[in-house]
Amino acid sequence: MDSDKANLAPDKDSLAPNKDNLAPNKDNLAPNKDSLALDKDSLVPDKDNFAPNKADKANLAPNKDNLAQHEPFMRRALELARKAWGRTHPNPMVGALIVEDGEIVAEGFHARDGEAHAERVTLDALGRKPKPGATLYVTLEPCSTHGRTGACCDAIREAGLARVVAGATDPNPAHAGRGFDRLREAGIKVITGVLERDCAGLNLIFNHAMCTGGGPLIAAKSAMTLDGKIATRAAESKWITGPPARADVMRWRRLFPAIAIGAGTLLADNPRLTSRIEGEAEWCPWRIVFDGLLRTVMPRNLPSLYTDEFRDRTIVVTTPHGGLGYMRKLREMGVRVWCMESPTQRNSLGGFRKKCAEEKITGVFVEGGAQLISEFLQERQIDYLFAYTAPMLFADGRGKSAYSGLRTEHLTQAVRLADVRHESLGDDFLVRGRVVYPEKLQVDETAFGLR
Ligand code: AOF
Ligand code: ZN
Repeated sequence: MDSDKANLAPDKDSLAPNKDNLAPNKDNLAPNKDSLALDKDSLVPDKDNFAPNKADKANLAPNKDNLAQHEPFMRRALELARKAWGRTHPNPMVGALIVEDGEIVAEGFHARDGEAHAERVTLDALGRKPKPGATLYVTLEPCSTHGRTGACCDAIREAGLARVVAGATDPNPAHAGRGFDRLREAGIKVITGVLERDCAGLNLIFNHAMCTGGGPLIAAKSAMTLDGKIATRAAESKWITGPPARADVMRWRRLFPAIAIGAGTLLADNPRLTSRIEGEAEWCPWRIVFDGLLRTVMPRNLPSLYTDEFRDRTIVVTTPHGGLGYMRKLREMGVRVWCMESPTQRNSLGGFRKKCAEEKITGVFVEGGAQLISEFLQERQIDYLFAYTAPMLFADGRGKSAYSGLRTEHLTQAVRLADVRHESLGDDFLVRGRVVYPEKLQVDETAFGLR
């Protein structure tokens, strides 16, 4: 492999792009060099494996082993897809490759929204007709209609490919399953569901948009102790998690189009909110500050987000209580201001979600503080959670909790995670997943004052 940064990217089950990730979990079969060293014999698409043979018990069902033989190729396709980590929004990351006689003969990935799809890039890379019996591996179902680019199903049919092995079904209602149908109708053999969980999990943000009619995926990230604390009673928080966990956060920052923080965190930490990955240029996502009263604009020494070279990538979300003078001051500095109606000095988070959809911001990574995350949680506005945990205890009720603001009397009222992934990062641990709210989420009205 070349020196492409994407090689630092996630390994297999962990879609967290972390090369150090060796989560001790049964799904974690990192695509290390050994697993990528393709064993020709075991990988030759053997048609007998797909033609159930009564004499052979193992072949009676299209069983796990048959799918498993495709996994090394699909793992490589995933690796290719991740070369565009954070660069394809609002489109998904997709990787593809063509195999002839057990050998990879062409590779490709979808590099950017509006550009050629992975399948076409791969066919172009081959530069000739595939041999009879060639197989296309692709992480996502090929598209079936002509969008801004031609339908991949047509390109596959025209190329005369005999077989397509796919990972995930495209959740885009325009395609969802139709791509597979179209290919089968054209007489192409289609095998689906290879490394499906990884292939689907790769596109958290795209999937969410497709399932919600275009809304942003709002994710919260916390780094805490085993007892759920993010700072000591004296407000010390640097650092609770170690370097591998912090490097992992940088990679997620590179994925999300926007990062959000509250006014308190901006004033306390004066962060830069860029993604800094070794060997890569610093990347600046949209940097969103929630500040209903514009108190971050009051100090003489303004926060870096308003003055640094990326200040035109900063958006301050505020209310009419923020004061026109401060809004003007921000705009004059080149900072964007979203002033949204709110009956209180708190921002309307539902309104924020709508505004993100209008502005085509497909994902927001909320990094804190605890109050902002808790307010999002109270309003059921967190879709996805990243909980980094360090093996450390404060055991101090006056330490700062990562989450608060709910009245949880019964276990049925707990906020839960689904599609959970566990990843170990040095001594720390990441648990992440989709947030599932209880039917009745009770807010503790006494938790915070107005902001
Ligand atoms: C594929 N391969 O590499 C990608 C796919 O506007 P367009 O033409 O780029 O189409 C975007 C849609 O195509 C997107 O919403 C998703 O459903 C699919 N993306 N499909 O076969 C690819 N990026
Ligand atoms: Zn396509």
